[in-house]
Amino acid sequence: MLARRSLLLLLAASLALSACGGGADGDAIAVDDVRSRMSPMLAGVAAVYLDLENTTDTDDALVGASVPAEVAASVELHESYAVDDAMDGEDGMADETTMEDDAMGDDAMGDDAMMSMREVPEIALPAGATVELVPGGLHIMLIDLVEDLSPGDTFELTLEFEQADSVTVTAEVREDA
Ligand SMILES: [Cu+2]
Repeated sequence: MLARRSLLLLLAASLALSACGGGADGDAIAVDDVRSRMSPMLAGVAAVYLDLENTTDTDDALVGASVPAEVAASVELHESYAVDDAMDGEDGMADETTMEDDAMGDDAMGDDAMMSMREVPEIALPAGATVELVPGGLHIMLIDLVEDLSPGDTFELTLEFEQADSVTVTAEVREDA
């Protein structure tokens, strides 16, 4: 802990003299609008969406997340992407989780024929930027839910960052997130 804090201070000092104070570790990453919903397509899986604002002058990253064991067995950082012609030339990605809109019924959308998602090692949080985890984009995935989530339920979500201290926030389950 001490070594890490010293390193942070060194980094901050070397960045710029104009970097003003910014000592409050607890608020380094502001977390807002934390909400969750069950996956409409995959059983036993839920996504969490939220806003992350890096209020510091130092680039950071979300590197992990966790929930109590009573909620889900594991948590992953995910990105969504459309499966389209661009995939043709690429090998080795074919067996990622793939969800066809057809599974939702014939009249469900139709623009994006297929969406898929995959785990990412981290989600970059550039200095001063707000990164939104939203449906169809970056998200946090709860895998192997112990029980289905119902709208109105809440659970604790702990976020781990490369630089900032971990924070625990409350996620609220919604019908639509
Ligand atoms: Cu996912």
